[in-house]
Amino acid sequence: MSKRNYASKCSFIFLDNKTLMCSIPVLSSLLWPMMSPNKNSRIALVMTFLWMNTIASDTPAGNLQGGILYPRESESREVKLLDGIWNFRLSLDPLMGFKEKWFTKDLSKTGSVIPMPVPSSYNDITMERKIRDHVGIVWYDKTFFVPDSWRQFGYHVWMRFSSVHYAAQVWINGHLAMSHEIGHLPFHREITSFVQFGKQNRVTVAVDNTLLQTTLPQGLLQDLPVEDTVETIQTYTFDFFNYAGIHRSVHLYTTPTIYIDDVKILTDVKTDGTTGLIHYNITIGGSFSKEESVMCFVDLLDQDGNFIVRKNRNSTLDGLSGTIEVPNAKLWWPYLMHPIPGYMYMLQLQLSQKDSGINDVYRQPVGIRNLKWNATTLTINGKPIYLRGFGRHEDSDIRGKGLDLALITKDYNLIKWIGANAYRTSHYPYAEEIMDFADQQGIMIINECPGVDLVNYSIILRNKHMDSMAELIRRDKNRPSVIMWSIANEPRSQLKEAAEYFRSVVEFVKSYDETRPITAVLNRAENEDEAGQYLDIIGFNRYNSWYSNTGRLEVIREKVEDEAYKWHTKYNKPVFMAEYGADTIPGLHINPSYVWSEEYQVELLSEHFKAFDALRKKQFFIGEMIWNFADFNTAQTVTRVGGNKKGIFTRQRQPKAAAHHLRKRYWLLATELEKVPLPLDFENYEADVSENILKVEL
Ligand code: GCB
Repeated sequence: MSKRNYASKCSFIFLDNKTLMCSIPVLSSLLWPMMSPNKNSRIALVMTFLWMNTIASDTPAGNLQGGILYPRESESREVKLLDGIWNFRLSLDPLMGFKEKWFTKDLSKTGSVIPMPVPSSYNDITMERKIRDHVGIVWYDKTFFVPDSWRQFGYHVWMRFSSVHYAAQVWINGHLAMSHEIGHLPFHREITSFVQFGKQNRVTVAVDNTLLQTTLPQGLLQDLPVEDTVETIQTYTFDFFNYAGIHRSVHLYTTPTIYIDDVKILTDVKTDGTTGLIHYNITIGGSFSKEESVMCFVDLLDQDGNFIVRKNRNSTLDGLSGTIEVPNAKLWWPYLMHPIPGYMYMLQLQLSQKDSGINDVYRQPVGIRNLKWNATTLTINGKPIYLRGFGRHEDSDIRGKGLDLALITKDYNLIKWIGANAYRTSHYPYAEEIMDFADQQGIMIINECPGVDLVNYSIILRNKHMDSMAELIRRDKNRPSVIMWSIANEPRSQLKEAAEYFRSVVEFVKSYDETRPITAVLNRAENEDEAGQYLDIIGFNRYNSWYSNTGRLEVIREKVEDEAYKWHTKYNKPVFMAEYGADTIPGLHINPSYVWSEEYQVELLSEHFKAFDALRKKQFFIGEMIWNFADFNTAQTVTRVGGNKKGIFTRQRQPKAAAHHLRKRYWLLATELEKVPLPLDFENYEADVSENILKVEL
């Protein structure tokens, strides 16, 4: 992944103009005396934190050294979850924690702390507006034990954060261990030299939620004069609440000193349609002198744990990469495209070094499928895909964007109940646990980075955008559910700088993964768009009869058909509608239908369905995704009543009338396209008039 160095160099140049390299504590102590408590100082300080964070230890190139495999227990690896209640404190003065070195002692000794759950956003946990709306830095800490047996076994000890939004710095027992920018993506570090074995240890995390024009997503800080002082306000144009905190699990885990650092898997299906191919490439981490003495064994197991292929046992020289042929492979199919969707094999990787007796075992799930696309069609295992799905959010009451296993399990049950086969991770990467479900249940994912509402194109922004894609691909490259990379949502793609910007981001993404098509979800008029020419597949968003022609449902059909056709004609690429919808207050009924009512949402959907059906006949139209799966929280604005209400489910995951309506369409489509039977509860009993009317065959 050498391209990262190029990108990170650009970051250095543009961040500081001097390619200044300096550790965070040093830099903060240099800057601190220069900061005066004037009107702009808070902004300057917060920006400084982000700036320091970016140029310090975890530059983009640093992040991408090595793999980011999900921590899994095995014969050779132990995993401890550090989830639970952590100590938490706001830093109203952004640099105070650095100046007073809060990371050198228990946070509770620096001032008063409150309990804060991890994983969770911190914003909605208390009744404090100053916590919910905080801009800048907060601190967390927690103590944990590292067993002495880990020292005796000679383990490497690692800590991994699956997502901290937006920027984070982590100290272990007062030592700066890692930093990371861009929420929604994991980062980890080997911390063996920082921990005390057989004793209590402390992890301290500083989290900064500040968004600037050079962060991804972008935001702006503004000064709000209040009495004799100035408050810093965070603004942003994207339409979801900027929840912050330690959003996903924190893992403490071990590897042997020589370990499987990464594995890249590409799968294919031979032209006979039944033989699966698994190409793998394993990377070893840790230090070892005699490469030849490291053996690498690769086994493939089916879902019942039976060995399918055991013969691939080779020495390092030819064992680190190779191809496994799977006769009569059980292919990975999307939900409702096959009686057994989401079939996952297990690739069992084993390293062993004879001299030291070290063994490492890592098990990587793998689904066998191929994707192909042309100007009109996207196929999986040779069959055309028609996407029936949603845009979604990671969002729920109280926990904000915090991972909640009960919630995500319910969400997948709803997705399957409704007969959907796909969704887009609008507008940022979702938790790995959410992606695991997609792999296992056959839900196709358009995997989006946090490039939402892009404007003010700059080299720093572009590099960060590339970082986010590189980190996302590093994390999700082996997932069969990921069928497209989405590099942006609603960028200002009419600006002339957009052309070069998107050309270079697409080229960059292709250099990491050529096996999946690249899309971006566009909303400028097709005749002014500069980005689509570089994409493989065009997604477009349009709120006909909502933001424009409000209340005029009769315009939808023609406008949607016309626009989809124009996108296809301009770029000669497959097209899907990535967003359409209407805000709806659950329980509001108005007949004849009227905006915000359940009736209006249902009718707006129906008009779109007519357009989609006409478009489906034209071949190039490959899918429909409603906005949104569920209601979600947004920034406070007069256009949102308690958040965005375009969900077909409420924020508590209860169906609006539109959910039942959409369910009928998605199942009928599945019946037409995949010949699946309708669910037994598809229709409620109404009357037994079967003798009097002709039965309609579904
Ligand atoms: C859009 C955005 C999405 C918004 C939606 C809306 O086009 O992509 O983030 O939430 O419109 O409801 O306005």
